[in-house]
Amino acid sequence: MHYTGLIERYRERLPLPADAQAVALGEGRTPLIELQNIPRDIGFDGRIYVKFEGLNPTGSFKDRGMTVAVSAAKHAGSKAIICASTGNTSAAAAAYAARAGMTAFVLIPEGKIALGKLAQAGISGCEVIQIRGNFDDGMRIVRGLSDAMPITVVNSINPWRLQGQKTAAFEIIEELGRAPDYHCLPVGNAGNISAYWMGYREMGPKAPVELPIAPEHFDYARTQVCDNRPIMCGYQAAGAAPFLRGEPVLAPETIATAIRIGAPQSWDYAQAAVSESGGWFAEFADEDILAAQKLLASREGVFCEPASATSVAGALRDIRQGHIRPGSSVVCTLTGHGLKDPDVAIRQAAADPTVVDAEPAAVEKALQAAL
Ligand code: AN7
Repeated sequence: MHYTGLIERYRERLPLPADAQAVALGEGRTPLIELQNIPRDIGFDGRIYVKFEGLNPTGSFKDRGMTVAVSAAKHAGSKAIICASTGNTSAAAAAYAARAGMTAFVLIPEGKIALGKLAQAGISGCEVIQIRGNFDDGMRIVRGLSDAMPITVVNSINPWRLQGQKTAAFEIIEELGRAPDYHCLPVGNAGNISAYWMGYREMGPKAPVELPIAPEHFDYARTQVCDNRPIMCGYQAAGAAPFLRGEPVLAPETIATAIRIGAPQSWDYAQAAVSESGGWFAEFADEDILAAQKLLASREGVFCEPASATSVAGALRDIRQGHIRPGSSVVCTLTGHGLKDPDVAIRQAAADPTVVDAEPAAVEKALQAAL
């Protein structure tokens, strides 16, 4: 059957009006790749999978939320959407607005978004507004403006976003036949960890304790399809780690610009996901994040953007330190594609390229030098 996207696939688990048309680009159904070399290298006898969300249509997990948020906005008669973004949300908003024939306004921090994301927003013809400030400043402005103007906010404070993003947990359960023992995610604005937990709750056994917050959209469907739920691990960049500080970070800084966020909007949901699942937050230096990005590319052939590699940096350290038990199954979400941020990747590349004359002998000499 022709796959059109996650709305048609999971419509009965999404509280969209029945007559809402899907604004879709074939998002979802991303591969769950089992790592083969790294677990052997580190002597881990369990299983580590990466959910490669970089293979969504705009190259990040944001497409899952955006297809639902834009479909709902269009159905409600909205003509324009707006978001603040560290880059990926703006790329997704731009694409889905184009698809829907709507106008998109995106606020991004000047000079602090990766090149690929800037290109994506630019080519779509959406209205790009660069602000002299960070994501948190943009978020504050968007919240204020949307009260005063007829524009739909498509940041994850829009509950349709988390509804769409929860479907990644559904796909993982379908592939594994159960939830993993641990689920590791990078945490920025904290929407994704909240969405995964919502998805796992909906598919898994009834929660032993109730969430401290219960918005109407949090627990839509509760048809149990598996009998376990994962422990949720939220990993942050050390320079942008409000969950580790216990309060917002005023001037967040990290090379992983996607998660350069100091005041996460889904604070309570994310806290609930971690505490209810028996999980934890941890933080990682930029060097650890970049090392994990390179390890994945060089040992497994999987190229994700820096922020995404935070999940693997965390999982590997917590395996080594014994927080993640031997023999367990671990899923790390790789939230965005490596090509989003070519500048950081090129700076990390092994060496300058070898340049030789276009002669067999010259190339042969170069090969022999490397053998
Ligand atoms: C690759 O695009 O917030 O914790 O404005 O792009 O759900 O925020 C991006 C977030 C992780 C963090 N990995 O997810 C934005 C934006 C990548 C990301 C995150 C983002 P949340």
